[in-house]
Amino acid sequence: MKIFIAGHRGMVGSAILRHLASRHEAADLLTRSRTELDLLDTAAVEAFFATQRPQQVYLAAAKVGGIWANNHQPAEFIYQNLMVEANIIHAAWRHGVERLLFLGSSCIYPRMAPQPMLESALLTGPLEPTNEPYAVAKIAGIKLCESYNRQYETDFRSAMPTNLYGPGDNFNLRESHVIPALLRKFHQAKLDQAPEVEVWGSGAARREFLHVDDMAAACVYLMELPFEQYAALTDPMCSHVNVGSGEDLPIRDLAALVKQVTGYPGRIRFDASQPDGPPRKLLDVSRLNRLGWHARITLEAGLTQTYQWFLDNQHQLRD
Ligand code: GFB
Repeated sequence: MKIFIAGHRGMVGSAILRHLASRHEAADLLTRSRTELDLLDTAAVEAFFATQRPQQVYLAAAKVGGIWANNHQPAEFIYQNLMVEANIIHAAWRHGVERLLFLGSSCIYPRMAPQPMLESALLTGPLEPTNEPYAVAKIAGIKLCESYNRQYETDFRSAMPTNLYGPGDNFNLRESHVIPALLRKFHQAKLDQAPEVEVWGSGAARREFLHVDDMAAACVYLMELPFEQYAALTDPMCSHVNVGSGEDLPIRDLAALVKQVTGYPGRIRFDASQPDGPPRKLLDVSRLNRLGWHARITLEAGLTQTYQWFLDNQHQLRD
């Protein structure tokens, strides 16, 4: 069983690789770095699938980033994510991949979708402006999988995670998501004995978080689900499955948790000139829970583990 993990160096791809390595021979796990295989290059992807012919594909390669990166690099977010998913999904069909799992994001849902957000809320309203290009690309990925399934009878599945965090995350203060950004800001403020730490937005926006090892477990679980069970869980025109912890909290409470985990003694200041993004993005995870899958890593335990990973790896992090 040859399994290709596209994006194996990213936070999610590396977690999936770790999870699979405990269940498969190393020889069955196929990976390519960006220099070995440019996923934006249609001919290179086609040649790779023609020669390697994997049976399964985890499509975890993407151009990702936090609210600032999405807001400032819209062309990169929409172009790169569309090209990577179109190249891989088309080549997977042409070369007989048995199963593919496409990874999207909770930002595919309308900005003001009723909370918690059901899979059926997709395309029922305007998207969040700060990450609309990324969301449109990820929605296209779901529709690519659904369209190939309907026309060519492929088995291409889609998982939509909530905000993820954990080892291997991007800790760059501008491009990253909130958890790595705050861990790094509070840590640096402690070292510098700074009197306060700046947190973006009002602090009132609510977010749900899932540790990337829980996400990896859910991805493998969804990939290995028998076809009939996955088909019974979804429907042909709404084939994606939400993956989340089922709990959200205001950013101000997250900041207080990070302050506690990092041991920073100073004050927190909210910079309301920075955008909040959507007021809330809580996923309805009953499709997945109905199957018996639940997140296991609590936010406090996950933050502590991720902070330790940051401390152990901070000198070699890409900035
Ligand atoms: O994590 P984040 O950038 O992603 O922001 P989104 C979450 C919340 O944390 C926002 C606040 O309300 C931010 O204003 N925040 C506070 C910070 N301080 C900081 C900080 O120092 N850095 C960052 N980054 N945020 C992303 C989408 O939206 O969610 C992506 O833009 C993707 O496309 C990702 O979907 C999962 O949840 O706002």
